[in-house]
Amino acid sequence: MADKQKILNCGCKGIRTCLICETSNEKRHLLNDKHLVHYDFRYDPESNLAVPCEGNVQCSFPFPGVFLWENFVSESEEKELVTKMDQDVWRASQSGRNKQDYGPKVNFKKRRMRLGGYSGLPAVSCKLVDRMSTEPVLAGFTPVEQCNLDYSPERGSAIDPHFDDSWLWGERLVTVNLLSDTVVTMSLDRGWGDMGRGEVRVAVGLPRRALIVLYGEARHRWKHAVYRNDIHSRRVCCTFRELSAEFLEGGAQEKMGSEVLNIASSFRGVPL
Ligand SMILES: O=C(O)CCC(=O)C(=O)O
Repeated sequence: MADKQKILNCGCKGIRTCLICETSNEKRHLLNDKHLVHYDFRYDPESNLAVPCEGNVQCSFPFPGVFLWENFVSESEEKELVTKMDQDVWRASQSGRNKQDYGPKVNFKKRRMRLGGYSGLPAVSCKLVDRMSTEPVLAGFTPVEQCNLDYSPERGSAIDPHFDDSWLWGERLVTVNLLSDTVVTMSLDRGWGDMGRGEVRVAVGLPRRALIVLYGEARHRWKHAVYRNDIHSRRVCCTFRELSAEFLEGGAQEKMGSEVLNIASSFRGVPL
């Protein structure tokens, strides 16, 4: 009975787990030490190099495709953003995260998108999106989806290594990090050259109130993750996604894309 009640508050499906469902017999066999990561390298934002961590004899190497913008939001904006989010419902999602989504309904496997109840991005994001586009890396960035995630150490929240879809979503993935510092772990399943034996991990430190952009190799070649042991207190983030070329002018799905863009830019969205 106690197990059942706990699982009711958990959004994990399949192989995903969190501290809530890991107490149940059903999920116990899925426990592993994936959250006890060790980093081979850390990203240095000054040089854009991946630099070896202590005890690692490998050389530094260029790590393109990461852009960090420290203090992207002020302390008062952070407060305003999180207060507004907390006035809406947070829905239980996978791996102990809670979620609020402002975006069209998508079936990635079948490559289908429909508007559903999509009403655009929230009003509070309008000034953030304007600010983003003043940065050359984000020139012309017009997001159509905003996904807010809420992580907590009590739920063991995390996100496993993954690539974001490239059929619908465009080149730049933009995340604004709120309430606490964390680490985005970039990983290559099988290394290369001298590192050919196993997974290579690069820790990208993400300060509270900073924005991170992943593009190029960091978007398409390296998976990204946030591990449980890098969540030290409540962390909220907002990820903004733009459309791929297929949904923009001249693309096969231009018409659908332009409907979505129109709705997004109203900034009257409510979470779905
Ligand atoms: O929590 C984060 O910073 C990353 C979120 C993410 O990777 C995703 O929503 O796909």
